[in-house]
Amino acid sequence: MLDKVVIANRGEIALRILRACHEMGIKTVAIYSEADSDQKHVLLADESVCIGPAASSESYLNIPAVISVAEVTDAVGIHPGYGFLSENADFAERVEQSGFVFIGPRSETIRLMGDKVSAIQAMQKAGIACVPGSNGALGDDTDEYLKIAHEIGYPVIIKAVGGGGGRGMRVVHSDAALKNAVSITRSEASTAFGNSDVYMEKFLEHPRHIEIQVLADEHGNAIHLGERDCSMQRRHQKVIEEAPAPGLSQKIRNTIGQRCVDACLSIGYRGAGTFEFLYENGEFYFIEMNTRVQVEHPVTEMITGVDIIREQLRIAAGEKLSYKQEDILVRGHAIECRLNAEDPKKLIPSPGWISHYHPPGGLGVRVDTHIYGGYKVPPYYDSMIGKLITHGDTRKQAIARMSMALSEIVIEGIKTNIPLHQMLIADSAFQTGGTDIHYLENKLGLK
Ligand code: MV4
Repeated sequence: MLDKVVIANRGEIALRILRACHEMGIKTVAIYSEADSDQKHVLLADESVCIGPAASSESYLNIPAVISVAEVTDAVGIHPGYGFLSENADFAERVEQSGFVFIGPRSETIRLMGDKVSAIQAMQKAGIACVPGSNGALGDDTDEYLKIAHEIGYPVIIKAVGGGGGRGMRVVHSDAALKNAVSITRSEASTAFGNSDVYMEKFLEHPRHIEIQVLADEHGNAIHLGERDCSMQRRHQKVIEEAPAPGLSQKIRNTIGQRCVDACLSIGYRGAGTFEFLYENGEFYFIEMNTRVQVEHPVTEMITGVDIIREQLRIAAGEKLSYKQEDILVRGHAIECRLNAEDPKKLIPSPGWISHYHPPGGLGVRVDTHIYGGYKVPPYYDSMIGKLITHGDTRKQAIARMSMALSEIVIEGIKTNIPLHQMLIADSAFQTGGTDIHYLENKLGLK
């Protein structure tokens, strides 16, 4: 097993990784910025190294600084968590070249999936259904892409090849708007991602966002852990996630899951990964693959009992998966509410000092957070301060437990989105289940 791991992240995921390491007897090295010296995982790690100023670009995104921490502390592996450097192929490559274990896929795989067109092409080759579209980057000939739009039919969506996660996209409803939309998306993509390539897909109007969790080792084994429904989002930020997806049968789960397993084997995938799909009228359409652990991994852990971070560490150490597909059983239902330090009315970040914190508890309640009474939420990073996860035998029970947990939890001193969660958990369409990706924004009157 790995002897010592650098945790190249902050917040709740850094603490989550630290716990998995310590449980497995792996020593930990925390890296932190000048604004983060009071982080819980920094105090709990075997060693902690300050790597730079508060700005992420000078600390958590500083590749040479992160790699030198591994060097000076004699670490074996680097766990990137999510966000920051987790899907940076250049970082993964430099970690590999420096002789350390990148706890994630090979850098070539990250590069393949980072280019959204090469990702789609790899998936099509592996037999995964994608959204009808241009099957590659658009050329410069306007007539050519007008023709593609006519073939697939309006509305279409123009997406940046280097984008993903909702950045660099534009919906088009007519020939008249197409040329301009392509040109604007191109120039925005060029500025944002250093790549002006764009592609076209049929725009699906009322899909759900359903994703499949996979694990693959270096010995030719791959399994899926079922799906998560992440449709409850606003401005491309997920708010509530759940597993399994309401209304999805075991038969459909196994079919789409097995296709993702086959795709993993086809591209030689290694580690934990997520296939993102749009789900509309009973069909799955692949849109992107995430080559990292995700924020919402706990809902999958709660229904399968699999410790996803532990499996990542085992895979990185060259071990075989602990499970075969037939060992994976879905038990009950889990829901996750992302807790943000934000003003629930103005929907803007609300950092600051947490004067009082009382966590909820009881059977089927899990809290993944780095906050504590007296902790100061710095203004420099993402506003997520933790995740509240409940599990129950049924979706109804998971909802009832979430409702109780939300009323029990106390976070004082800062504003949080707890009232938003209480409103949503009590919402009748949420309680029925199966709402689409636009539901929350429509409800909040943002659209
Ligand atoms: C789409 C789509 C509709 N049709 N593609 C947004 C995030 C990025 N991962 C892909 N996204 C979308 N792609 C086609 N062909 C609608 C979205 C979309 C979305 C997808 C998932 C979760 C939330 C979303 C919010 C708005 C738009």
